[in-house]
Amino acid sequence: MYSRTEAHAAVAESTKPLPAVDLRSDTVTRPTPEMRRAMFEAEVGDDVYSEDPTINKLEQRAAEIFAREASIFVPTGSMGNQIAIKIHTRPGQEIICEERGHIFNYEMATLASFSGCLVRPIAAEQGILHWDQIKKKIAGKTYYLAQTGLVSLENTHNMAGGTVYPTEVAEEICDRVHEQGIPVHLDGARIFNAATALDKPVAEITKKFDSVMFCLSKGLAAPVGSMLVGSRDFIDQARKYRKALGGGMRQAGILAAAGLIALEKMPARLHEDHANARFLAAELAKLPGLKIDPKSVQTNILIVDISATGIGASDFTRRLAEKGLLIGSVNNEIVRFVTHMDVDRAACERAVEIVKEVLK
Ligand code: TLP
Repeated sequence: MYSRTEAHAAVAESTKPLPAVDLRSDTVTRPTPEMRRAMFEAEVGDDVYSEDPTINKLEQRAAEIFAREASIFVPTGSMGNQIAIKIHTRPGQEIICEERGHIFNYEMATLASFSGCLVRPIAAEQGILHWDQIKKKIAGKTYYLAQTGLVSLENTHNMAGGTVYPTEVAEEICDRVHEQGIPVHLDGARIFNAATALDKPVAEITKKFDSVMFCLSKGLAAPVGSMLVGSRDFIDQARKYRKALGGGMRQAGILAAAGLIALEKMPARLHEDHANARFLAAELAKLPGLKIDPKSVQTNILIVDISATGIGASDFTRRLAEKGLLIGSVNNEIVRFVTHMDVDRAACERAVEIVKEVLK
């Protein structure tokens, strides 16, 4: 028997509008109940003195999982990338990356303001660079040319649609670039998605990079945080630059407690997000005006060209939002759908129905 209040709650529940389906990004995932419990119970200390036991454990586990000497917890992926860039380069140098790369387009030109570098961008099909393209862009050893200080790859490649580097392609780049005496950084914000798609351990697919940044706060669902992994010397330097950027946190073990669960447990479920992304791609490809090749969807990101619908992206995303579907726009012709833990198959089906209604 319901009490009066329970009955009211039940009625309110049944008439509540369905929550919006949020496919803007996997950054919107919320911490799991297990993470929240771990955060509540976390042992903490002052991490600027390296005395936070939970942070220390997370850094040790990340180093072990990536088979590296050391790692450091940073508040964001952007900070992790920028610290790596600062360590690898000198002011006045160039950084080679793919033209849609995150470090080039979405990190507020920090590589210029903090490290004094410019990007030498290369457009690559599906965002996947090959050594043949890079070798043409490495500056000649002439005194009047800005020297190439770093090559940075992105795996998965976000704006190219979550594409994955074939391991041999990435390894050839690392080997050949190293022969030129140039380091290679990996923006591996979604490296666990890549590892899932390749069915290989992250340590194996990243072993030739000088440094790797990966995010705990995207598909792995931690509320905050990313990791930078590399040699002991590299991480000692990273600690200094993290502080310089204002990223020396204190009792951040509260965050690391969730990060540990993200690292240990969450990679095992990423294949569900990939299956949902393939489902979405197959359904959206059937709709008039939407251009997406379902075969190109390897992980959890769909980049869809909507120019043939005649609707601009900001209008399109607004109309979808009015009906309860949130997606992102990349420019006025391109939109992005990202699947993640908080969106199940039923929600993806609802998303397809909403897109159909808007295109009607
Ligand atoms: N990506 C965000 C936006 O900034 C675009 C998203 O919603 O996908 N590298 C890659 C490849 C990323 O996709 C992101 C975030 C970052 C670095 C930066 O991570 P944060 O947001 O933690 O600074």
